This record gives sequence, C-alpha cells and structure tokens, in this order.
Amino acid sequence: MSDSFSPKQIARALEVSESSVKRWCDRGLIEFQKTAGGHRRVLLGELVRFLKDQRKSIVRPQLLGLPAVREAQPASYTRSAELFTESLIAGDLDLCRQIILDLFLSEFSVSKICDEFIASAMEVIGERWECGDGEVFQERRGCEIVLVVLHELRRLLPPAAAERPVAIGATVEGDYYGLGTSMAELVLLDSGWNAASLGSNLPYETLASAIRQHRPRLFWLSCSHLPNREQFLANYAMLHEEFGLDVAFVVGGRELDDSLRRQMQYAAYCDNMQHLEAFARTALSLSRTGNSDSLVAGGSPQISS
Ligand code: B12
Repeated sequence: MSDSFSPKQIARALEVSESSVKRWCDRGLIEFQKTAGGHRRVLLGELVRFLKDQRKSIVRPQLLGLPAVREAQPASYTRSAELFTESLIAGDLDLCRQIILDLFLSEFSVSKICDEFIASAMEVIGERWECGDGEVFQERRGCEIVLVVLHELRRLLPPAAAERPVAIGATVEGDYYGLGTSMAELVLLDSGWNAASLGSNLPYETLASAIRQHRPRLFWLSCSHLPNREQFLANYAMLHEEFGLDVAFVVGGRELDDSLRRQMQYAAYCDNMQHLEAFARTALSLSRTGNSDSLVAGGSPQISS
C-alpha cells in the first residue's frame, strides 16, 4: 500500500467530509504535495503528526493500511502493557500492532513505547524462558513481531527533512541482539536525525569503514552480549581514538556495566530509549543554535536508509 493518500481517502478513514480535509491542507495544518495533475497527496507520517497534534482519531485505520481499532480499549496503561506482553507471548501479531498503534496515536512517544511496552515485554519473555516456563520459539517469534511493529512505527513518523544530521549505529561482532539497535534508529529518526541502523554482529573494521563513508555526527553502539570484554574494550578504544573527536559516540545496552563503562570513552551512555531521545534532541538543538562546541555541529551528509 502506498504511504501517501488523497483527501478523499483520508476523509473516509477519519469519517469527516473531503472538504474538511482539503481545508486543513489549504490552511497549512497538514503539509501536502501536489501531483502532476494538481491533486493533493498527504504522506502518512504527516497525517499522523496532524492527528496527534489535534487529538483527532482515525475511525477506520484499515483504509490507510493500518491495523483496525479494537472494540474495547484497555482500562489503563498497566493493562495495555500486560495485554501487549500476553499478545507477544501468544504470537498475536495483529493484536500487538493494534496495541502499539493505539499507544502511539494517543499520548505515548516512540521512546516510551520502546522502553515501557516492548523492552518490558521482552524481559518477561526472558524471565519465563529462564524459569523453564517459556519456549524458545516464543522468544524468537516475539523478536519477529517486535521488528514488524518497529517497522510500522517508522511509517508513522513525519517525513525526514533533507538537512538532518546523520547518525549510524549497530551491535559489534559476537552480539546478535538486533532490537536495541533497531529501536535506537527509530528513536533518533523521531528526534530529528537521519538515522540508520547497520544491523547486528558487525566486525570493527566495517564499522570504521561505515563511519568514514557516511561521516555521521552520532554513532551508537547497542551492547547486549560481549563474548570477550577485553577484546571489545581494545577495539572500541581504537574506534573512539580514530573518530571520537568528530563523532558523538553514544552507547547503551545491558552488557555495559559500571566496570566496563569506566574503561570506555563516550559522549553519552544511556540507560534506555527515553534517555537517548533526551540526549539526541539536546544535541540537535545545540547544533541548530550554532553552538560551536556542539556535539553535532557542522555539515549534514546524507545516508540513504
Ligand atoms: C531476545 C533475546 C535473545 C535473542 C536475541 C535475538 C535478536 N534478534 O535480537 C538471542 C537468541 C540472540 C538470545 C541469545 C542469548 N541469550 Co538472550 N535474551 C533475549 C531477551 C528475551 C530479550 C532481549 C531483547 O532484545 N530485549 C529488547 C531490548 C531492546 O531491551 P534491552 O536489552 O533491555 O535494552 C534496553 C536498554 O538496555 C537500552 N539499550 C539497548 N541498546 C541500546 C543502545 C543504545 C544506543 C542506547 C542508548 C540504549 C540501549 O534501551 C533498551 C530499551 O529500554 C532477553 C531478556 C531480557 N531481559 O531482555 C534474554 C537475555 C538477555 N538472554 C540471556 C541469555 C542467557 C542468552 C544466551 C546466553 C542463551 C544461550 N544459552 O545461548 C544467548 C547469548 C547469545 C549471544 N551470543 O549473543 C539472558 C542473559 C542473562 C545474563 N545475566 O546475562 C537474558 C536476560 C534472559 C534471561 N532472563 O535469562 N537472546
């Protein structure tokens, strides 16, 4: 399904008149593009931004390629989190998509959804596996569903402006945990960066090549499992020595305990995605106000993602 919609399609999904949608466009409340034939087209992310700002709801999201609204909404934030965890364990992709969409369209930021719904649910899955109450397939299926949900959230973000500074990140070799780096990409996109995750299990030499090639202002590492911590420290130190003056290194992940962090140099360590968002927004606003000491001052090369 295309990610841009005509006023007529939007009107049907919101159950309002087409002329209302056209009026919102013409008053500048919704940004739109014009086709060669002069018709208005609105990108999904821009529409979602408008709906969140105006606290309007989508009555028939299926018409925009989104999951249908649930009949009964959970009574509370805690209940939504429980329901998401149960649905993830049950492998119910559609319900997981619905819950996350509802949360995103209401008051929740991408970073909060990542920390308080997705990571928490994965933690429960891990505890169940540890206690022998959960199956490995449930954990693997949980990861697959989370990737779909993150991808869907990405579609809902406003379109990226061309002049954004670049951020890239990954997990290092031996670390197969992919969700943290995918979440970091999404949170940085949502915070105004041109972010791209390179994936998991990347050798250090290729990380260095990626930094040389894309010249990011921010480089993140998600560290969930480091089979050889001494080797990691040595390789990380080399990367930081080569690029740390020009690139803000931002690190996070369960493996980075106090003892490891004391031996590392970085611009920021973040406990979670909400901290990453706070750092990313501050760094970006410093660069916009032209602060020469800014972590992200300078040009803004583009990365295709
Ligand atoms: C899924 C999973 C896996 C999958 C991952 C698949 C994939 N495609 O990603 C796979 C199969 C690889 C796996 C393997 C193993 N796993 Co595992 N796994 C998990 C599980 C269930 C979820 C992890 C996850 O992705 N969570 C979602 C992420 C996003 O959340 P998070 O890690 O909490 O990250 C948060 C912060 O750390 C931070 N953050 C993370 N990255 C970054 C990056 C930046 C830049 C920033 C700023 C912040 C940040 O923000 C996040 C959101 O709040 C956890 C349970 C748990 N408690 O998390 C066990 C868990 C981590 N695994 C565990 C174990 C034991 C293993 C294995 C050793 C099992 C085995 N015997 O083979 C192997 C090791 C594999 C290896 N060599 O890497 C244990 C670790 C115990 C310990 N004390 O170390 C756990 C805790 C399960 C348990 N309860 O026992 N696992």
